[in-house]
Amino acid sequence: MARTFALFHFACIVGLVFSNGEYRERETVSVTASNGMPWPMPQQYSSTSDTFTINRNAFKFRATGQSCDILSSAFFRYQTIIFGFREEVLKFHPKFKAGSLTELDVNVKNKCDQYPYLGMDESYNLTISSSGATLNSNSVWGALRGIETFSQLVLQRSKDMFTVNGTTIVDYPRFQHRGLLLDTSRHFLDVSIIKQNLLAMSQSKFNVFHWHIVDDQSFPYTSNNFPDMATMGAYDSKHIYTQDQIAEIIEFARILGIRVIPEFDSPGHSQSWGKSIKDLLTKCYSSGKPNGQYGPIDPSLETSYGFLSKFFAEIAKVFPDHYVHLGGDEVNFDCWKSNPNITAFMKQKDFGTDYAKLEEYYMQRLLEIVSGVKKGYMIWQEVVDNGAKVRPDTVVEVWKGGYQNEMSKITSLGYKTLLSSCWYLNYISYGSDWPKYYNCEPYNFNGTAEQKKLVIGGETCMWGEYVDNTNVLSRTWPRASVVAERLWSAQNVKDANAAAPRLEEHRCRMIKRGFPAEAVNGPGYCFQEYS
Ligand code: CP6
Repeated sequence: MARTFALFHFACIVGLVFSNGEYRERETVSVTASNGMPWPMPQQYSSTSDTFTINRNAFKFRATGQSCDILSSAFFRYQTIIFGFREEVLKFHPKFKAGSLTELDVNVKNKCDQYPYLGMDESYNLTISSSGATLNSNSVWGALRGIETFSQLVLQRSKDMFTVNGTTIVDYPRFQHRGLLLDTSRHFLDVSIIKQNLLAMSQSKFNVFHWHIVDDQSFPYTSNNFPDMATMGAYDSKHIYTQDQIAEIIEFARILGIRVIPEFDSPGHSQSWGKSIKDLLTKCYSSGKPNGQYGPIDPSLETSYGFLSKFFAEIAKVFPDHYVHLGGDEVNFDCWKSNPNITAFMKQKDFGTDYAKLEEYYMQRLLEIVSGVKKGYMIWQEVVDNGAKVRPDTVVEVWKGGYQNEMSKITSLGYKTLLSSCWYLNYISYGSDWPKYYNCEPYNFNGTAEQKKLVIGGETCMWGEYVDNTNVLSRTWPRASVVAERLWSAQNVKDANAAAPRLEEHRCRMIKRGFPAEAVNGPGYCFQEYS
């Protein structure tokens, strides 16, 4: 036994590890990484065999059009992402070869927007040839996406020398809304983990962070108007986000071109709200008396709407994006049914015994409140399933099984629609599950061209019951990247076998950038492993 062990190590030392550190395959790996291929795949991509050298001590980004803090921080960030911490520029001496490429000219046509928004222009053109490297875009958002692509084309060859091939790219997203949901109620996530996640998102060109910030289990949002909601509703006083931390996350996302859409889910999923807000939740009854349990928000009381008005007036100020997610999913009617005051209210409103009508009544009132503070809203599919009429700019998120019929239905009603049903990353199983996510096509439903146009994108969801700081990054990445490609790239980029080597490279690139992105293709290795 000891002898076999020693021999094995000896083999490693003499035979299998090369002097440049490369490790030779000892058995067939299932997928070999590609080399300098981008993820997600650009709309039009061609490369030549011309190779240009870049000396990291001589390379710089140059703004030749509009510029602003978003662009200059991208220059700074990508200098490190591509080249590592380069030696001081002053150390560069003419005796070192500069390389054949010394700058990327970034030409942004329009003045920078302050915040990213639904429908922002993310298109860009990137050309690398013997006459130089140029990135053209209308907006700063396109420049961010293009610089990310550029960073993926550059490969390190020695300490200071890098190469990039001649390349022509014309690129733009297929869908406007490309989101990732994280849930910070079931388990709290540190600000630093959320920021790392945002960086990982930008590496796959995601543009929406759907922040499912509160739910039944905990209320980590520290409200200015209702500070007790966090002191009484959070797990404890450390598991909260202060206003400063929320502002920090929104700013971090803005610089990366990522919208932050908070979700305050009601009237269900709101047990934690009731810890501090008196009479907000419905009292459940057994044998004619309150039994100490609480249900969804009590839609029969005016005080509920008074609270919601104040609360959402604050949310509208704290979160700059036009959209707020109002939830509306999984409302359990049992508690409402048990409560005599609600029964009386149902009678007064002529709702009969149709509790979906009561839910609709609540949602209508809430939607008016949120319209009143000049916000648009997103909702889960049940709100429309239960017959609520919502404003025409509402975004409806489809999450349940049988999404094809639902997408047909929601788009036939004329609403903007998002798909998430087939992209629930919280489900895990042994083996390579990503092709299943990759193969899910948002247009795969019966509908007219008009209906298809209403599909504005999708979201992949990492619900928090079984993830916290320890595993959220590795469980999300690179599995979420698969959805990012479905939502960015052309519809005909759909062959999972062809995608596998690029995904393998993308994962290794994430590891190189410091993310604990998990193995998704069976046996294999990364030139630079996570450590
Ligand atoms: N919480 C809230 C959840 C879920 C939803 N809403 C959920 C349901 C089923 C699965 C995963 C998550 N945990 N508020 C549904 C949108 Cl499999």
